[in-house]
Amino acid sequence: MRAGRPPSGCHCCPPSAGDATGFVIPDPSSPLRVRPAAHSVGKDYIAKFAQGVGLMKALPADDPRSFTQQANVHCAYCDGAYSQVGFPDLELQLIGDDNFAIPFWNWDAPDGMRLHYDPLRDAQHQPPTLVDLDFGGIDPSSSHKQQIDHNLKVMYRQIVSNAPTPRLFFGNPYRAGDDPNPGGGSLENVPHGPIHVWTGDRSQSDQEDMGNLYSAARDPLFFAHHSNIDRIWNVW
Ligand SMILES: [Cu+2]
Repeated sequence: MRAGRPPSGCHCCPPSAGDATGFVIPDPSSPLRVRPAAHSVGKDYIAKFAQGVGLMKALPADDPRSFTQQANVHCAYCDGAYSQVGFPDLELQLIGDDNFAIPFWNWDAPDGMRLHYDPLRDAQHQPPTLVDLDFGGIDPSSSHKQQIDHNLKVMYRQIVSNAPTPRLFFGNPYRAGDDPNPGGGSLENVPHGPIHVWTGDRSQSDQEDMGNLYSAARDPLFFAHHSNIDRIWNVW
């Protein structure tokens, strides 16, 4: 994924805080939201997700619950940090369903290795093309079976072989006052980064949306991608 400053004209700082609302820890008796795998849910669930994203996009851009502000969290804070705050599950309460959670993109399982069609992504990576978990900019000419086999080997290499210790898996500590970019972990390097680039659009000047830090979270798939990263951290 491309790092660096957003293009000029892109302003992603949060609106100035007037009366900031403090975070309230949810009532422990409230329903536990469980993320489903995106490829396992039906059309109704995807439609509900689209409805929630639509409601967020319809809010004024300076509303902290709006899709613009949620996407800007990544643009403003995540260059050189690994702090993926801002998953908009709470904002999706706009749809009034206490049990809904954003699905995760299960790209490490064969059935989850393809996208839903979206014209704003790379034309050569639309379904039925399978994701290439260590994509380096050149599309492999593999059969589906070969690609699945390759992807599963990448997962084993990055989660097991290259990650025998927490530091190798999660990356180096990053504390207040440290120089930026202390070094990421095995999963963050691959497949996290290559999937961003694979999902972005080569025909855009800066590989928007998913292929660039400033714009990645403008694609709703960003949240499903990072939900799977979080899940695999937990599995590890
Ligand atoms: Cu990311």
